[in-house]
Amino acid sequence: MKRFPYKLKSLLVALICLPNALTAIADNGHNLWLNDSDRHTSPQVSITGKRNDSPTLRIAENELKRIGWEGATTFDTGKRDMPEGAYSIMRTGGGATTISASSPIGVLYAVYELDRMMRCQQDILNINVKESPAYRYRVLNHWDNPDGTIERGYAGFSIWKWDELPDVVSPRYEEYARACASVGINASVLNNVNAKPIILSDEYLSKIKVIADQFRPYGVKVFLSVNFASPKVLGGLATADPFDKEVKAWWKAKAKEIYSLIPDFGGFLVKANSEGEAGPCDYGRTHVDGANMLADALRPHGGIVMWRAFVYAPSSPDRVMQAYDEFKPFDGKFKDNVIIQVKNGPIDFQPREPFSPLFGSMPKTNLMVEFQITQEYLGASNHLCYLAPLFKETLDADTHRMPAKSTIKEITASNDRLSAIAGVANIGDDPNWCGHLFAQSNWYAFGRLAWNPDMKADEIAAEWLKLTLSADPAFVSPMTHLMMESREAVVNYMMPMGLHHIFARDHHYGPAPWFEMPDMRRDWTATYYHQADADGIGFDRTMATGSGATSQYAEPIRLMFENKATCPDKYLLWFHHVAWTDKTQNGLTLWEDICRHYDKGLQQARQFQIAWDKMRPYVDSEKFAHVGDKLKIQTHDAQWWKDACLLYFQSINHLPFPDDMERPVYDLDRLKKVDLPLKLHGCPTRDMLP
Ligand code: BDP
Repeated sequence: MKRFPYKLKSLLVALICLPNALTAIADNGHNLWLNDSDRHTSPQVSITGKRNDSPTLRIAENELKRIGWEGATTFDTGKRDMPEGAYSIMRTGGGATTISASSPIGVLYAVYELDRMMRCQQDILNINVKESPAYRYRVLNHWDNPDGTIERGYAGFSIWKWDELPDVVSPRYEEYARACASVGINASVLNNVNAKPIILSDEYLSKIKVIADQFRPYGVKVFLSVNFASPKVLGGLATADPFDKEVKAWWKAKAKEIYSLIPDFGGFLVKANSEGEAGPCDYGRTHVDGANMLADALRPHGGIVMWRAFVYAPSSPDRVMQAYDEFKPFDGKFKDNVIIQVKNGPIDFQPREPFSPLFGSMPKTNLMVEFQITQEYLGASNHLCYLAPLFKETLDADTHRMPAKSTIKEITASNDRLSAIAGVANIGDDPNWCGHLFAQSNWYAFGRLAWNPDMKADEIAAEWLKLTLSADPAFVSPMTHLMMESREAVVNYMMPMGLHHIFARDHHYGPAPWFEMPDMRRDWTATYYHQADADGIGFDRTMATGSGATSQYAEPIRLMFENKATCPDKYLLWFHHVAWTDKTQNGLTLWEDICRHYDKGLQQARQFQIAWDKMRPYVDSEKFAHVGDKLKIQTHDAQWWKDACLLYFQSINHLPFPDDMERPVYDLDRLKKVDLPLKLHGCPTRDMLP
């Protein structure tokens, strides 16, 4: 008797959700947050202003029909005072809509905004919206190789089908550009920063032209990562020295060739003198010399250079300090069409890092943030980890470097000069693009924040959930909560309290805090980063007794990080070597606090499974099973991380576990033997895990 009402309720829920479920069944996640139902309404669209024959406006009109827009609608592209991409939408009670912009792409962005508003059930009777992008270039960096593999890719092979191009044009190129445009992304670097010179060959350029042609109507500019040694390797010159006349001429000619094929080509992204890549320092020149030489080659065509500050050498006493030490002295020396691309944190896309001290330290230089959307260090596409909170943590961080605008978003989004923001893409040729359905939300959130870094992470999560899965509040509310908690859960079960880079070698998927090798660079081992010994754990980066990395931050942050008592617990072991028995801000001993974090992370993963299981009525069965399977792996991995780290640290400190903590289920010896292939292509599957 007791169960009857419950069943009745489920039946009702199922009936109410049936229409939703039916449309969703046909969708394996390929449609992303875009609804592909074509409702074929016929809004009367009239176009005023320039370029009324633009392919972009035709797309905008079709999208308007697809979303079921009604009534008289005017596209006005004559608003010269609006920046590129900006738009306004006015809809009066009478039903007439005017979309204004300075160019067609602004109109297309406005139509995607209308789609979002409709499907997120916002009031569309009276609309008065004005939008303008915060950053000029909103960039996806693909780490795709010419052989079709993707460095740190966890969603299949590259969507660029080099073998088939230029003859066969995959429908994915347009689908990709449309998805990017729908969230305002307007630039795409097609290939890996570890760039092969062949990408600049005539053969490849003719393929790239085809992709660029597909992207153009959606306002997405193509960029390429270039290998600094290209004049030598590809051009047959004796050197790639940026001061050499022939080298300069080679780059100029190459730029001219590219622009003759792709007139709106964006420019180059360069990883130089980093992790073995070629660069100007090979010839006794500097980053400034290299970047400015390329900038000169691109300038006549309007192109830009994104030059990366990701540098670290084995000789450096503390890896986190090097980018700042090497780049800060160059402030004011780069040309104005160069922008320095700085990773959000000073090491390398860890689950949590303090912000890179370069932000705010080079006021006379264009600087952009680089995030990693692909989850190299956050469980690949196996773990549900919503990254907007991580992105926001950096963008909202106050550098205290400038009197007024001193948060990272304010510094980097300045309208007065070249501005950009980049994310390393998590996209591959898997049917659902990103491997994990929820990893799509990270592509989406990156785009939304690149457009408007003031948006809130939970607002974006709710939007994505409504657009992608279900707008039912009984679904959106608990799932927003879960997404918002997910990144912190990953930090808890992987690297809490400022721990970092204790991953297994190379593939960076599982834990290996014990990892070191006799002849290896110290900064490629895990023990270098955690520095655990019988007394304590953590990397001393204070000025008083450690590497002095705290000195790279402005007051009062420097002082806050420098002082153990005021350093936030979340960064404690990043900046300090702390005794196991010292008290943390929680009043626990450090060892108890570390144990508590790992255990909490595991409990959180288990709660995610329970929360997801309750969502069955709102999601089609295929997606429901897919996410459930991934959560199972995530929970398994959380246990693996917790056990590996706590058992290993315990083998050093010999302290007991807190009485009330769940005991590990694995043996340390067994976990040390887990042997995933070093160069992991894709996500580890369950049979590869302990
Ligand atoms: C590291 C990756 C490596 C990349 C490098 C980079 O492990 O594959 O090439 O970053 O950003 O995180 O250049």
